Amino acid sequence: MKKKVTPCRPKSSRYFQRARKHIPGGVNSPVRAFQAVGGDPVFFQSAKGAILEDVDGNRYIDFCASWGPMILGHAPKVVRDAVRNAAGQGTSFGTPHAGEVELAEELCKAIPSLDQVRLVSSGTEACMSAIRLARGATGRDGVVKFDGAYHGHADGLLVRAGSGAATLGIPTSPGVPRATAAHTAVLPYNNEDGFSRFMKKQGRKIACVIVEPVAGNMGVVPPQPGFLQALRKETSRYGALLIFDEVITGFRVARGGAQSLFRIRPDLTVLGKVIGGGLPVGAYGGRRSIMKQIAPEGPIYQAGTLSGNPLAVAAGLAQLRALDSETYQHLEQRSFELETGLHRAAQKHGVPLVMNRVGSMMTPFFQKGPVYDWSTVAQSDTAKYAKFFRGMLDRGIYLAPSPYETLFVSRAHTRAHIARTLRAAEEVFCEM
Ligand code: KE4
Repeated sequence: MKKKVTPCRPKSSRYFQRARKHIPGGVNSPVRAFQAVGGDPVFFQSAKGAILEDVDGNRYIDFCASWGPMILGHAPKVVRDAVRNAAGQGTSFGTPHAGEVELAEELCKAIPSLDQVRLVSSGTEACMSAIRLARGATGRDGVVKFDGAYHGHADGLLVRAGSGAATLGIPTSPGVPRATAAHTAVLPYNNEDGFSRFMKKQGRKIACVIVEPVAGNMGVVPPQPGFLQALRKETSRYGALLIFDEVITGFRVARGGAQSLFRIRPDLTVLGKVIGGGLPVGAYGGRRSIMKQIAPEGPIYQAGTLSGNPLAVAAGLAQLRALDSETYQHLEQRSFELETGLHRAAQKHGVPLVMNRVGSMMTPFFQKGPVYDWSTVAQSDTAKYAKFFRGMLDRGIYLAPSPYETLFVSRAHTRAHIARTLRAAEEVFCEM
């Protein structure tokens, strides 16, 4: 067995000390802080293809992929060239420009339910705006989300299931008014009967049901057969809008997103991550009869200084135009190798492991399984995940620093990268 040499990261530690002086928790987004896996976060200085390089010069095969956007791998030439060219023309106009028209056309061509889209600067902004649109279009206030799902940090979505049968939401964060949270019901994912019973009682008060068609924020949890169909049927029955939050799954699980994979047509779709090519882009859209109600055409207000930013749009367009069928075949092959290899290695060393995967997004759950909703996710051994994360990190493999996130395979991952990752996993499982 190869002796494990823990990379030293003195510069990274010094940066973390400095960061904590002027940035809350030393990070600009909580999950980056390594609180779920222990130790200090690693500071990085560059990324190319499947490789991240930290400020101490240590290199890692990356499966966090900036939480999803880097489907081609890091800094692909097509995106670098597009951003460089766009920057030569200016960095922001605050006016309509050609690139945003082209990106809107690209999104509407690829995503089956889109007649029109509005570009914004993050997934949070897109989800928040889609919910406001649903409320304005239906004249209702109620929102349904699912336990374990994440749709960004807008007030009405930082909510967990209320106690008992009420299911009305209570805030998960200080600063969210109870009155706001009370409009949000939180139901169990993959529970068709529970959803139908709720809609029978409350459906006429519900403006929208927002769902990750493949959950990625409690770890990967695929929809069970019939679940998405039940959401579509019941929302149509009671006049609520169905919102597919495809911030992760859009262009990831298929070029047409999860809605093309599962052949469900939502009323509204939210996009992000991949469509920005690593720069800040979110989008929400749907059929024209709904979208025409957004200002300035309609009365429902939503705006943004940097919406449709030319650099971000150029990066997104370059990335989307490179997502051809050969790319999705490559993603499927490497992802299958990683999923089955991790499962085989864990079994060989008697480590209980469930691998949930859809396309090039997957999560290892350290338990016997099956894992099909938040309550079963919560039975996972998170201490084992933390040990797995740190063992892989020390062997030059960078995973998501949380058991409730997703590993992503990119176009830049080769068979050799996967083989090297599996060798590292074998060593870590052997120590468990
Ligand atoms: P952003 O505001 O972070 O761009 O998007 C929010 C969002 C909305 N919907 C889904 C399905 C999402 O996954 C996200 C953001 N995802 C997290 C991690 N899974 C972003 C990482 C972070 O918070 O730092």
